[in-house]
Amino acid sequence: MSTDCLFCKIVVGEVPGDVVVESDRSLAFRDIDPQAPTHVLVVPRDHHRNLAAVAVDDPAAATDLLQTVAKVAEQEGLAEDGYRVVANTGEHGQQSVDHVHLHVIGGRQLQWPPG
Ligand code: DGP
Repeated sequence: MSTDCLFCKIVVGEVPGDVVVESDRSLAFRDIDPQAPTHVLVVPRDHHRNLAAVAVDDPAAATDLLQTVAKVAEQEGLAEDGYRVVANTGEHGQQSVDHVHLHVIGGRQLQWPPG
């Protein structure tokens, strides 16, 4: 755990999170500022700064992250109509929390391209 990391604190319950799916390696909870009817963040329980880091340092955790996205989509009723998975990365990607997280966004028709 990284002591000053918001998502590490949500993982250990120090900061409350509205959890929708959990596994041994991952946690999925609702975004505090939803951009669509369904907006869930999926994070590994261990601290990795971005998708590349978790893929290289712990491939099993990266796989579990994607399997948890699939569970969220099923459970939230997004799988049939579709949804978007976003990993904002670094400064240009506008990543604001330095603990890798996949946004699972759906429940309405989404637009493309993003800004
Ligand atoms: P990003 O900009 O990709 O790093 O996304 C960070 C997301 O985290 C953003 O959509 C808002 C969300 N967020 C920030 N603080 C909290 C919090 O305390 N609780 C929850 N559930 N979400 C948060």
